[in-house]
Amino acid sequence: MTIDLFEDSPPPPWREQLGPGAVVMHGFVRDHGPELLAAVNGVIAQVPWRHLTTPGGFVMSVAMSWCGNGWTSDHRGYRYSERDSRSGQRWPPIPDILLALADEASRQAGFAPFIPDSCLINRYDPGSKLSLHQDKDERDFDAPIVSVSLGLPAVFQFGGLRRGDPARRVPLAHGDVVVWGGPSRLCFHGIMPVKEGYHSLVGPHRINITLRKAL
Ligand code: MD3
Ligand code: FE
Repeated sequence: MTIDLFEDSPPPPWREQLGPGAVVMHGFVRDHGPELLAAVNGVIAQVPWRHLTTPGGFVMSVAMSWCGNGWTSDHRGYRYSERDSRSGQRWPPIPDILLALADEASRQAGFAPFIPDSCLINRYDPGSKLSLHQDKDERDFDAPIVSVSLGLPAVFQFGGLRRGDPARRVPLAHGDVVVWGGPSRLCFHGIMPVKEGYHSLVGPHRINITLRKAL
């Protein structure tokens, strides 16, 4: 007999339904860290990490970059746009590996084929967090959002359609992919402060990639 140290959960990849339309695919891309990181680094070279200011005037602890349609700020605030309003240049294209991942994850989670037009990349250093919010700046809420976690683990908060609804805490690890669609698309969600640590591939960070249909 062998002692199974991990008998609480099956070997990855395994799927966990969090609610209607929300599927965690544990370990879905855990063997693709190096290629995914290379894709992220290619984007970062063109759109360096930046800390945005929230509409309420707070500098975010999460650093961001993007490709495809990205964030642009002007006197009206932030919105999705295909170009950098400062330079007039298009944001870089979404790397093929991320387009392929988004489509594969969407289909395997039971959604339609998915061609995202926007990819936001978040970097969490230890202590960084993302307060409870809804993603409602996208034009089409029928499309799902596919999210990929790399590097340090984090605790995801998954609430309901109202800010005060109780939130479930879901651990997310390197290689996990989550697909959010249908009724869960507008649920409140956030990330608890990331704990100090070091990931052999990613270093002292958590990186989250979200693939979206924004425009
Ligand atoms: C649930 N990012 O960029 S990804 C965001 O880990 C964001 O960096 C988090 O929330 C992160 O807006 C969470 C998972 C996620 C993304 C979008 C969602 C969960 C979602 C939209 C609706 C419901
Ligand atoms: Fe969000």
